[in-house]
Amino acid sequence: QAAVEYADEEGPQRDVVFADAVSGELVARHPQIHRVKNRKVYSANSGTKLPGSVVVSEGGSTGDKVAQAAYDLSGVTYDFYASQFGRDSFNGAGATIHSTVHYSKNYVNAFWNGQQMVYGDGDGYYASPFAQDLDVVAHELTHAVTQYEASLVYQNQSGALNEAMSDIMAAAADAYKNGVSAKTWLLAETCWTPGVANDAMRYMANPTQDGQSYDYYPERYTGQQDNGGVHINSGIANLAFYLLSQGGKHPRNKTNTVVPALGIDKAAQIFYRALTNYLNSNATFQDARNATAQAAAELYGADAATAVHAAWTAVGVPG
Ligand code: ASN
Ligand code: ZN
Repeated sequence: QAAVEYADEEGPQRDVVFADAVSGELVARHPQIHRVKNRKVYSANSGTKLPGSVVVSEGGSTGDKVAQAAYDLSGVTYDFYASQFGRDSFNGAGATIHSTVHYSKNYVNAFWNGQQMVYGDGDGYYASPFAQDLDVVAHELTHAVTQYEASLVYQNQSGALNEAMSDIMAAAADAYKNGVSAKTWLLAETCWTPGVANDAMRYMANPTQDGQSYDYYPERYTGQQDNGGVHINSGIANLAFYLLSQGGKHPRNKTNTVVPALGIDKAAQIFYRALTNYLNSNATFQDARNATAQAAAELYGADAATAVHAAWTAVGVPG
């Protein structure tokens, strides 16, 4: 699905023509799309009042390295969604992307608050500034996309799927920007524990490596912490996506299912189509299995749907 015409940011507004994924015909999608990014980055100046004071707006630049990173990486994420999915910003209609950096003091997190992104600078030990990590920016902006699409409720299984969509699109954005490598499957490795080499916040190819994530549906967390395990059970779907992309088996041999590799581009198209067309706000893992299989069949045919089923079977989600 390649854009064969691309409107310059400065140039006239033109339709973008895509090869239709189903028919192979060239079709104009999203004819209203203008593909002019609208970004605004603010500083909370180590406080917690939002959005704070404006540091850089679209077309500008700043000497504040962290604010510049928030600006640049929200631009990379915008370009990822526009070029891969024909999507114009998080709401699909060109919404301005607002980001606040330097939030609070020694703040080891980042979040989407329903209206904007917010980034801590970390504490220098567990994390360096979160806005400098593309995985984090794409993860948080995908929470906004999910809010406007499936609106997955942020608890229990639907919450774990919400979290997994953010990790999955972070990996796909990383691959879009940097190509596929072992690092594609590490999440937030750029900002996480700056003093420890080669580690990451989460591991999509082997989710339990972080010491808290789960990767096998029959063993899923059903307690109350973390909104019912949204950042714990996300590992189940993260691993399904990894296996669908790269192929292979469950890393701890929980099942013997061998998953054929579709590549990350097709896998991302499948998950995006499920998120935007089929998942509803209370979706379960089983619903995600059915939604992604449906999307795969429509986009790439029966063999792709079979691969999707294998990926979910490999992580223990029943058909
Ligand atoms: N960084 C976290 C996330 O986006 C913030 C949260 O707990 N929602 O998942
Ligand atoms: Zn998240």
